[in-house]
Amino acid sequence: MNQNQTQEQNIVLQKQVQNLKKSLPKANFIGSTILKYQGFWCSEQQIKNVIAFQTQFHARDSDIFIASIPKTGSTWLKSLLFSIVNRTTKHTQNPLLVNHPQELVYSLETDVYGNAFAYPRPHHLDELPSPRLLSTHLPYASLPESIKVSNCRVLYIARNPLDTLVSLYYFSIGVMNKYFSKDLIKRFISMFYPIPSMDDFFEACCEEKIPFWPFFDHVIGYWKASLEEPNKVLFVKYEDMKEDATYELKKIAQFVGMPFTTQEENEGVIEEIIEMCSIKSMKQLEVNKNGVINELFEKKSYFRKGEVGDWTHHFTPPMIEKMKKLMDEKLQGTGLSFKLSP
Ligand code: PAP
Repeated sequence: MNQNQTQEQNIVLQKQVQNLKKSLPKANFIGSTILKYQGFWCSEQQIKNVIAFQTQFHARDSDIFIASIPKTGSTWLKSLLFSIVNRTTKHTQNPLLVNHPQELVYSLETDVYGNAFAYPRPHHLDELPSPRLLSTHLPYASLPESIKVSNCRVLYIARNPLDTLVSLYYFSIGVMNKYFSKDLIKRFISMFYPIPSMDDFFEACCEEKIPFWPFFDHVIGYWKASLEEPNKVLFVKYEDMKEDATYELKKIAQFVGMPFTTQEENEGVIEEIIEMCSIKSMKQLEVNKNGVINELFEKKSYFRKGEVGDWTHHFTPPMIEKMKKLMDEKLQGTGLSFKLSP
């Protein structure tokens, strides 16, 4: 498609989105409007990207996608997957030493079909070599048809909702602080949208009015897909990766068709990857300390504590009880469960 056709396509899309926005349910998430589209909440700014992704993207059989709800460990999985897939490629320097993991595995709705980029993105996805490593926060039901019908693979990472919530809280207030401190107008806006407390945030979460939530619909959608099509969708849990990264890494390598050989195992290749991608190593890298992703998100904000059970420091007993009750209700009969402590 040439540039004129792309522009025309964008104008048509813009009109469609403007009309659609009028009819969608709206809510507020920390000062910005979110819309309920196809059963999930989506930021007003991102809806055009989501629709462009759904209607313009064509999956290749060799594609590997990382899917997740925000703040469940996709940055970690991106670094691990990139390392698995590229472990035999000859590089003068490991790309993870000079790129943030988010720059090595493009987010489809944010980077590829988004408008703001802080780093070079592929002009055409077709230019990326196979296997293309891509990511998305879309629920399974809303993925483009070509992902569902092709032989591509989807790695889903899930995390317990309490730690996910805490992680999202710190990430979101980090963005708000950065955004509001920019100039006077933004300070004025902050009068109307004060930084939420953890309690306010928790309530918003119980109502599930958060981008890409409802949480349990998202998780269960991929969980069911992984049971129905285990060769296509692999369901990985953050807590399991923390507990036994070697086991999970082998499983992932097998799933993407690049299992570790006995020689690699004996040479310590798995341990090397785990060490390189650990939160401690990632935090120490200069490339992950400074700069922003998509002109807004600080690179260092993707690496906070990286623990299981941080929620115990943030919620009151009634809040914990409420969330546990919700978890029991929503997960009942699915066969899915989450570990809440290490
Ligand atoms: P995203 O949805 O914006 O891509 P994502 O990477 O999924 O964010 O989640 C960030 C969480 O993963 C952070 O959790 P925390 O706030 O509870 O600490 C982040 O610290 C954690 N994380 C990032 N890299 C790693 C890693 N190498 N090991 C373990 N956890 C990690």
